[in-house]
Amino acid sequence: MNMFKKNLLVVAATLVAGNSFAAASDVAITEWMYKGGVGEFIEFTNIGTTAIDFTGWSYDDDSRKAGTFSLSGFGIVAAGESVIITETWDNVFRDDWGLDASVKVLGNYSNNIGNGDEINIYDASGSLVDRLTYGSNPRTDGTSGRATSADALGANDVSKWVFSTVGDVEGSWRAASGTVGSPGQTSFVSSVPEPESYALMLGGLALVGAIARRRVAR
Ligand SMILES: [Ca+2]
Ligand SMILES: [Ca+2]
Ligand SMILES: [Ca+2]
Repeated sequence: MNMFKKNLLVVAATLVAGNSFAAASDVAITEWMYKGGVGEFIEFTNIGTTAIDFTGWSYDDDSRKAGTFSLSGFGIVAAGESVIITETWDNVFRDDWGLDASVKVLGNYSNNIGNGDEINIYDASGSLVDRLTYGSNPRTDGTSGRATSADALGANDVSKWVFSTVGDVEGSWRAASGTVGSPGQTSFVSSVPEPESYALMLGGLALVGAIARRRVAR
């Protein structure tokens, strides 16, 4: 079997099984606001090129305990997709920022992050995927913090983070409550899959279709 066919089988098997097929390190913290108009928020982004299943994943602050707040509700997070957790209700957050229904928001967590705290994300095995330890600079009160470059992602170096401003490279805007940020989107990923990804996806889907047809025929 050549490599291409083998890849197609892997993709098809993954689609059928519904498993993730990307490394955990493909998820990064891409934005945070410790205090906002309707509540703090943290944005995580799948910066890899394949979908990731968040079932069993979790978040915690500086208590560093995997399993504290479940991220399973995000389900399958597509390549390039940014997802949000917030301490307020998801609908309140959505209304304030004017978010499209397609942006995934998990609300109502109780482990509030403070001015000088830590953000930790863990995968289903409880392994740390990304961490951002921050102090009072930038003081993300009403204005979110964003990474200055792709190198800043996963680096746990807050000196590489700056305040968001309306119309910045992230496309930040002002929420109804007056706070500024870009929840649900980031400049660090391309929303358009590479041509080879399309080929793999289409090939995988065709294979799944063929398998399904064969099952029906039986
Ligand atoms: Ca807070
Ligand atoms: Ca805290
Ligand atoms: Ca963002």
